[in-house]
Amino acid sequence: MTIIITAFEQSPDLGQGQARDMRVRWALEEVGQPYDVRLVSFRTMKQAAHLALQPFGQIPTYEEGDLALFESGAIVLHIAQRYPGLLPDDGNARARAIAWMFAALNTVEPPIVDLEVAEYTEQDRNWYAERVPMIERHIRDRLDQLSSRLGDADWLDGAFSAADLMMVTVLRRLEGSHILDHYPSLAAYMARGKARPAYQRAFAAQLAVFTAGSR
Ligand code: GTB
Repeated sequence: MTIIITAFEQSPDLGQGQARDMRVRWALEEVGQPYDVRLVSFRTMKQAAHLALQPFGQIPTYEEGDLALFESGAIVLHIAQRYPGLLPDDGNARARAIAWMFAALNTVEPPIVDLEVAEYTEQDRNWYAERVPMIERHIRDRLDQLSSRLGDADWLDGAFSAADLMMVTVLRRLEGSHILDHYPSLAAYMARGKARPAYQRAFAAQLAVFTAGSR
């Protein structure tokens, strides 16, 4: 059954792996499942056919036979549960890995997104100069806690899992900011994730969308 995902036809980062289809591509590469990509424009994403797949008019989506899914976290979890390679076999370890996926999405990512939103949409507001340090403090609090838990370990809880895949993609959103400079262990953790062959294949595939003549 061919897996089809959706991704941006045009992306502000020109395929540098920041759009959330990257998580799905990476997960599929880790479990060795081939997939097709349907590229969508911003206009197409708001039309009925896409809204039937993704009620908020966004990417990524995932189709596999008669299953259609949205939300990158739910998609990665589905892939990890359906195919071996991204979750531990032991039930408790599996539950902990899933908890870390939620932590990446619900605890670590929100202040990082707040910072992006402020930078994109609030620079001309009179509260901007006060708001940014507040958000950065919130991000640092989370990174302090995360780096303290990671310690000297390579991955969050034993072997590499979907938890690390999700956390690395979240931390990548801080690339280009100065914040990660203060967290060498998290920068090294992110680099370990990015060095994985499956990550590299996923990154190359997303980048290829924006490379002239590739598709
Ligand atoms: N919670 C949803 C999920 O995890 O799947 C959020 C999906 C989402 O935010 N999708 C974005 C989207 O479709 C793309 S990833 N936006 C279009 C819209 O809302 O109209 C966010 C993103 C896009 C591009 C960059 N970039 O270029 O740097 C970074 C992040």
